[in-house]
Amino acid sequence: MKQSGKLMLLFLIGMVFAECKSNVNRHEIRKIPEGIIFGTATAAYQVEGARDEDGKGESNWDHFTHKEPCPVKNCDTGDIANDSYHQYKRDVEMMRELGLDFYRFSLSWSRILPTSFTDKINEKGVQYYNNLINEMLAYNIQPMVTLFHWDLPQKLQDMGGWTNPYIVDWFTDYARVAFELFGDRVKYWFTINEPREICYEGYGATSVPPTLNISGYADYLCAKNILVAHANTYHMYKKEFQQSQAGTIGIALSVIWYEPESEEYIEAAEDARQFSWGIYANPIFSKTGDFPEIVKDRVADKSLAQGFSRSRLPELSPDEVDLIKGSSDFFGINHYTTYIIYRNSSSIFPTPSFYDDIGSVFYQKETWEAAASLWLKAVPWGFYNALTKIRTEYDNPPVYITENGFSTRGGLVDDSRIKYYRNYINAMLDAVEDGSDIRSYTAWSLMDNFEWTEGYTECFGLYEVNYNDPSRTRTARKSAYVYKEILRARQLDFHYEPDITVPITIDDGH
Ligand code: GBH
Repeated sequence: MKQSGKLMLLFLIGMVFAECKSNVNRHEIRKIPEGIIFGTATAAYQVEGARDEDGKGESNWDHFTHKEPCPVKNCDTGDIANDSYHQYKRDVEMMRELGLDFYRFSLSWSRILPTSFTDKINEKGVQYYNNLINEMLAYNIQPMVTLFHWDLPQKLQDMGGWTNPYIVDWFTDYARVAFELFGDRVKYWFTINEPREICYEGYGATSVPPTLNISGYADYLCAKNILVAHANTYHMYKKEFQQSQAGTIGIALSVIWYEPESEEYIEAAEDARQFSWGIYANPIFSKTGDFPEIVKDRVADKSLAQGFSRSRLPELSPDEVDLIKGSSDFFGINHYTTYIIYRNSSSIFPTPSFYDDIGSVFYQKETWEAAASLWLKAVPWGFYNALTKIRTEYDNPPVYITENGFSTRGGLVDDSRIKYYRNYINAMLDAVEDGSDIRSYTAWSLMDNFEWTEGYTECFGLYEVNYNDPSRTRTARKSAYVYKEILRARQLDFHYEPDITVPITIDDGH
């Protein structure tokens, strides 16, 4: 990097480090500019249920949740989940109550292709998605569809899942079927949700299947194959479907904000960002493409010192770099929280491992408002900093906020969630004022759902779901009323207090 570039970078990081305060004080009403659309999100395994129904194949989550001893809190599974497979009309009714512009959901690969491959298409599974999409469109709610939100056909998992390079073909074939089936009506596509969580948590650690725990190796193989599968699918859509279907397609990355503990750790924080999401964003969104230099150098150096014959980070060939570079129409951001980071040379992590490669330690402040999820604290300025970083580092790409949300332990009066949403949307509007090209905002989630290994113990919903009731009744929380009012008025009013004794209803035009 040239000296002037370095200075600029330090300057920008310095600005970011100043824990930016919002431009607007909380007693004002803040208008939301035209052109940002609002929705909510869910994912197939977290809401659908109907695990064995109508010819669905087994997914890695079906498999994992039925292991013994059970790996999920309270031995919960997604066998029934929110029963959305049967309750999709109620789901769409809630979208209408909220006045959503769009709803982001994911397809279950094994429900559409029970053998994992394209030799057999499960018509009944397809019918479910057709019903859902058509019901939404009847009320002018746009479907945003994620092809892969973590539920991999178990057979493909058995064959190595995302560490097997053949997954590029498997995924592209599956995606083509989805475009053929639904692309006449679906205009927003996401290939893969949160590569970092899939690769690190599943292949590097033990938080989600396949719980491989081969950190610093399998997670990097997974990262490469995800990037190539994503890019291959992107180009396939452009070549075979763009002209007739005219949709937009991209990826949704988990963007965690890392803030240096002090000026001494500016570089450490930048390293953490590059390892955590730059590893996916740089190959797709930077001008040069490829994994970030720091990631390539660090892993190569450490691998050598550790006695490996080659870097544990696989190379991207020049053709792969070209394939991946620019392979997203927008930057999809799932953002939840922030960590403080400092460098620690005496490694506390196993060697080799992803976190040993990062070489830093991170934590969250006790003073930050805590959610029910241990990893989640409310830090709105971290969202602003992340959006600023994406604008400046990747030449202001169109941004879709694909997830943002806060968990509680349940209850209809959820003031902590309301505060979170207001402050985070406010931070987003600060970034918009600075020039960020933000096109959509998505609340996670429409309703409580199966929160992976936490089962049903952490509630992210605008609607509460009663899991003791076989019909999984959904009830609007206070936050649903507030979100609805933000969307209706297209403004943030920090003082708006809904009357939640009055049932939430569908307004005209929805
Ligand atoms: C998203 O992941 C997912 O896309 C969505 O499916 C999920 O329901 C939602 O957020 C809420 O979690 O317990 O410290 O080992 C967000 C990323 C994934 C980050 C789980 C924290 C747990 C790490 N989160 N991860 S830890």
